[in-house]
Amino acid sequence: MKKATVLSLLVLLFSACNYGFSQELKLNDLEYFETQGVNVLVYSNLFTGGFNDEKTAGIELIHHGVRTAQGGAVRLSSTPEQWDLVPEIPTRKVDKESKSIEATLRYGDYDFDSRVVVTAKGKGVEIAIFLDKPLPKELEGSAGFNLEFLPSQYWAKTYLMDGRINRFPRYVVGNTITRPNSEKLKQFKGYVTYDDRGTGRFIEPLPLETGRSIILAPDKPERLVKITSHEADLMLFDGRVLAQNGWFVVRSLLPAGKTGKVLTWTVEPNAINDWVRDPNIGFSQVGYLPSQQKVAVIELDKHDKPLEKASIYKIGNDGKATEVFSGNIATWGDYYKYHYVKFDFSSVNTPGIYYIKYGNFKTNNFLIENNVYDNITDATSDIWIPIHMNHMFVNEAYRVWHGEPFKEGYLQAPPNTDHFDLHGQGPTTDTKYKPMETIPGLNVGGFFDAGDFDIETGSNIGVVQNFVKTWEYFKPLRDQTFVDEKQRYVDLHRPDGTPDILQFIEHGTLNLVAQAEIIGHMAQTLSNSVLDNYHHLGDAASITDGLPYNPNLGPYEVAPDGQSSGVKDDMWAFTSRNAGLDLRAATMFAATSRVLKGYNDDLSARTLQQSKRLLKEATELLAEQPQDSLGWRAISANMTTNLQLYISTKEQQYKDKFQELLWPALDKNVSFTILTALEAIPHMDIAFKEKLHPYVVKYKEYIDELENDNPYGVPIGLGNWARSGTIVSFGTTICFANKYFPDIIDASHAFKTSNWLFGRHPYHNYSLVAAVGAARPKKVFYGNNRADFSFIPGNVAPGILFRKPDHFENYDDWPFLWGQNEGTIGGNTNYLIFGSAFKNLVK
Ligand SMILES: [Ca+2]
Ligand SMILES: [Ca+2]
Ligand SMILES: [Ca+2]
Repeated sequence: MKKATVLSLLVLLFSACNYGFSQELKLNDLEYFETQGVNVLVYSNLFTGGFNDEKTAGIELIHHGVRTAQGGAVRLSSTPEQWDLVPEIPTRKVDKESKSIEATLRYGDYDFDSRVVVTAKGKGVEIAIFLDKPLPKELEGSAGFNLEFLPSQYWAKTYLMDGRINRFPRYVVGNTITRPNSEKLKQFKGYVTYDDRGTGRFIEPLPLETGRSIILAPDKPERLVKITSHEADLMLFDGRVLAQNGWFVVRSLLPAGKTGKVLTWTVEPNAINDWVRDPNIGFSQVGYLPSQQKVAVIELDKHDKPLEKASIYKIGNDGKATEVFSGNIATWGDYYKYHYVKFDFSSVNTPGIYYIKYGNFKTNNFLIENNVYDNITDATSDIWIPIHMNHMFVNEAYRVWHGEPFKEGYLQAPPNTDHFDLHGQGPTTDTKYKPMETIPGLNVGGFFDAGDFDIETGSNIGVVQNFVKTWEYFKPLRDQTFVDEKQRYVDLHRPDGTPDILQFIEHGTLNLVAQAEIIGHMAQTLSNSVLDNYHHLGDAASITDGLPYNPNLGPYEVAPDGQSSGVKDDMWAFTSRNAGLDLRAATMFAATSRVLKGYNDDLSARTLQQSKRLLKEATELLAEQPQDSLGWRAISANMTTNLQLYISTKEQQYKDKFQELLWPALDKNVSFTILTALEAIPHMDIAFKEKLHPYVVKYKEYIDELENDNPYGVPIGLGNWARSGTIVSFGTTICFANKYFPDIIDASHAFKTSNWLFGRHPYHNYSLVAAVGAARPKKVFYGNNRADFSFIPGNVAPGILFRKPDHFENYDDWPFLWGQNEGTIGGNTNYLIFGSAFKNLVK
């Protein structure tokens, strides 16, 4: 009896210890601090994005499955914006012994280095900042340690600063002051994010609270974090004062004149005992054809025990649900952080309304019916694309999406100009226009690039080609949109007797042909000249004042005749000549000339003329350039261009050149090249198709390998921009391959793309196409209405973004990460092709 009591006491004691240990953060093999429910990442992701601060780097917290904090670093402002300076991180050392990660943070502009050391300590981590030299004078009062918290996960929750109770605001309403611009630290490359309206002053947010200890979200254990600072005040800021994509920032200033350990924080994220993430049951929100294969992929926490069975319930007309199928769960295996199992319910093939039940988890309902895919492209073609028509007024019922933008036209960009959207003007203008002179006539046609409002010429060329392809392969006669180029007016849901796709081709061509005729060659881009109107959110017509810039007027002055202004808001044309781009434009013009004949004969004739001229000039220019300097992108563009030229001209030289480039490219990378080869089939002879056969066999091997690579069987990208685009192309390729080689490529593989887009993917199971997927499309996207936490119907999100070393993510309450949520005109018109090809295949 006594013995037993001692034993049970021992067991109790042992499990108590165990319990204590399980709460402690461990430094794991993937080099981050971990306990069940808490991951603290220390510079697993660096500030290396193409667009400076992408809010995906620094010290990060993944709290019960959600990345709720990031940006942990020495920063130079209290609420860093996208274009504020970010530190380089030249060294990062992981010390298993002392359970610590140390990194050097460097600001080259100020020759300022600091060391950040993060050490596991009990239930949290200690973050210590070391300076080997005192803070540079100019950074005193500016350099501090920041950690940023995701507003959408914290707003409306409570916080305590030194015991004082408060609530995180749903919308930013805070106090600010202004300071002279001379005190503002340099932003990225010297750009300025704000328009000071001539005041010479910048805005500085004041802290919401200050103290030594903050508890965030005591009302929500999943989000509860305690931060204690030992030497300096903690300040809480709301970054949304300066930028809608700002986060809540906890910050301490670094002291002036000190070296050694200058700041210490203890950060303790609460871990819920034995927390296990809910299963993510991935399925097609759009639904299924009765005849198709139906396999749900269930993403499970590694601490979760897979169940043996799942079932399907059918919802009757009386509202009652009945189990109609129960099937076994099959293991797929581990993929990064989670464990994956599959549930095959293909045998359920009666049309109806269903849901999946896995243990206690029920999904939302979905349809099985022959018509489920009929409308998958309508939102994109009827809503998203027309809303992105530039230089037009776009109306929908009672709502105006935007007025007519850029009425003042475009100015010639001055030479040697670097640009924040990854463009530039070379050493000369390459045109007859003087720097800052208006280039008349460019403000016509064209499509906004994405969530921003520039015309990317290369992308617009691709977009027009996508429309031409859609028209020539699928002939969609759909007419739901009124487009009047004379009125510069678009009205959604108002048929006007002309297929919309022809009007899209015409609209894209109008801008591109204007570039060719007026500039003489293609511009790189028509884009914003100042950063403070590049990040514009809202009506595109209000980006500029509609009046041409007049250097004789003072800043913000309007001429007495009301015809010009002194506001430097005009867009610029970046006009450095690129022969490769001209060649691409020449092929696109040849194609549009073909399509527009009989619809707009004048435009058809103009495009043909520009096609011939640019082809001749670009060929001559390219002949002067060294060929071996061409990268694979250029070779691939060149291959497509020669094919398009052959289709348009039927000249043997282009066919030869196309094949000369094609076969080695196929040898090198079959999955990347084969779609172009498949598209060529109708225009080539039988021998071409035969020669392609072994490559299609190789492509089939690639498809099979993907089944082993990940549980979804699609090409998942791990870069800084998620890869729905690649998965869309993968689906299009399968549709084309199945059309020409049905004995090798089975049509069923195309459903992997539709499944992924419509909900069968990691992180959550929402459709990545806005408003498509009747039951549960994503709620927020990165479009020009992102500040409203909304979406533009038909947008395709890049989707599931990989964060190193093992986390997939797609926020559905925070639209502002472009790598997850921004649709582009290029990507969305590619989706139009996939959707059209897929609907054909389904038929
Ligand atoms: Ca852009
Ligand atoms: Ca129409
Ligand atoms: Ca203007």
